[in-house]
Amino acid sequence: MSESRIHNAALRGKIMSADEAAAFIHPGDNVGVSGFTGSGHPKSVPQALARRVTAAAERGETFRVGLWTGASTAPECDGALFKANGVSMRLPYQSDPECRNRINSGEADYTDVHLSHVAQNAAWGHYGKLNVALIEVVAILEDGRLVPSTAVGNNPTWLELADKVILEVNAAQDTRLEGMHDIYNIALPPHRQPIALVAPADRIGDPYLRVDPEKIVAVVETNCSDRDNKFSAPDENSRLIAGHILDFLQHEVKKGRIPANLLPLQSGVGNIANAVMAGLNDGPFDNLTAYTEVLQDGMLDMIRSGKLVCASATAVSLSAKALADLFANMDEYRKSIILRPQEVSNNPEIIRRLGTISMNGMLEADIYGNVNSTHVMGTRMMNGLGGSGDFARNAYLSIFMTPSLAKDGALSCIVPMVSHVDHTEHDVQVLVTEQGLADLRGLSPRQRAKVVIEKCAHPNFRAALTDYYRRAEAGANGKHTPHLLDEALSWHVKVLRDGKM
Ligand code: 0RQ
Repeated sequence: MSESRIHNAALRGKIMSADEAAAFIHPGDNVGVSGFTGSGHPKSVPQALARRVTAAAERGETFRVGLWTGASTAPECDGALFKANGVSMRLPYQSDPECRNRINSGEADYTDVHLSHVAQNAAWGHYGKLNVALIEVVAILEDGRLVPSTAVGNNPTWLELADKVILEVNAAQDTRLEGMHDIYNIALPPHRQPIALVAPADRIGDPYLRVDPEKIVAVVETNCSDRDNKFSAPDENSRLIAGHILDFLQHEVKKGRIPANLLPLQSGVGNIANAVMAGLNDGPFDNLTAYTEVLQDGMLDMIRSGKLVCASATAVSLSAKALADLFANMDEYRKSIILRPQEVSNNPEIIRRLGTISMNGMLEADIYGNVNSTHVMGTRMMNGLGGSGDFARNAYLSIFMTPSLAKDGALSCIVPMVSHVDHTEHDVQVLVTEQGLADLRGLSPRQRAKVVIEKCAHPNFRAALTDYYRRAEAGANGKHTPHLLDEALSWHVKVLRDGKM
């Protein structure tokens, strides 16, 4: 494929094997890789690097790198490197089981960062020096510009900051991705300017990534698909959650607060978020737009049906079937999809300006509306907060959703006090479970507690929550946010002891 995808002759001269390219990465290096929610990640060099890590371990040597990404990657990247125990520090969002295990066993450090903050933090040097950028691209043009792949993420920043650049040119990605991207660089303060993006469909940059060709040390050819992000068909709970959200949005339209085609949608990761999109696809709203970070199967269905006229994101995160559909109908989809750097897709200035309707998953919420998206029982990392905080703080509507029960009914997802806070009560406007929807806007903590228990808690736990609240209201030192501090986390303590709340 060299001639057809690598049009720059000098860079064709740098084509080598993944093993040869991985030799440019040294112990202690920080490596910035492409990839966001299982798409656009490097497929081959990380596995070669993992082999070097394993070989070093067999010689009794330690070989570990810092691994910076856009968001989660896949078994060929996070999976291989964490399995070999080759990562000392990982950031930001992740979801690979090997990675999660090393983080939770304390073998790897992990820093969970708002996705819109990563590029600027890296540029300010908060994570140390970036030694190598390892970026998947679709093609290299004659003049050296790069056609981005299925995820943009932090690629412009990694290419800018790294001393050395390794490119993976993936023949499995459709060349007609060219033109879908909008790469715009945000300068650091004090040089930062207003971002002139006033509608999700606006293009403000150009479709290509740029890099100093002198920094490119290796070009590796690959031919491997993105991760197959399987979504289960919406179950009864997801359908009920979607139904509550649809009713609520209709109510908002009727009140005249939002237009009939709503405001730009942001939808988080996972099955429930995907199911809500399926609900919207069957719902009464037309001419919808999305300003989101990942485009899952549900949104692709909405583009195909004509319900969604434009989707701006930083990556696609699709099942193999949906990815095949995207590639088969690329010329059509390209009219409606724009992929941007995550610093732009998740930018607070733009999210506030557009007034997104943001719908994200959570692990648990407390009766006052604080949300835990990341820590199981307060200490074990799940995936990270990803972009949920970028959107929750700045959206017109910040909605968090979960089934009311987890682990076959052993856990209530509505608790007296969350065991970790990702989104404070101030950033959470609406909570939804299959039981109902709690609109918390304008309510005091005591008013919120009543609505959350009544609308969102499962009947199995409603009485116990009401009992806690009443005793707290009667006995707490302060009446503004009544808590019994020696009891507030007792539900979690009980889980650690008995396996259930
Ligand atoms: O565990 O897989 O072991 O069974 O959590 O739960 O119900 O499958 O829900 O796929 O929607 O994910 C918060 C993780 C929800 C996700 C989270 C257990 C449950 C299961 C997953 P098992 P479900 P979902 C945009 C925005 C943060 C990032 C974000 C997430 C597993 O939405 O990562 O929003 N959000 N980014 O059993 C203990 C509870 C639990 C619980 C569920 N209360 N206690 N475990 N589980 N509730 C995208 C990006 O930023 C990239």
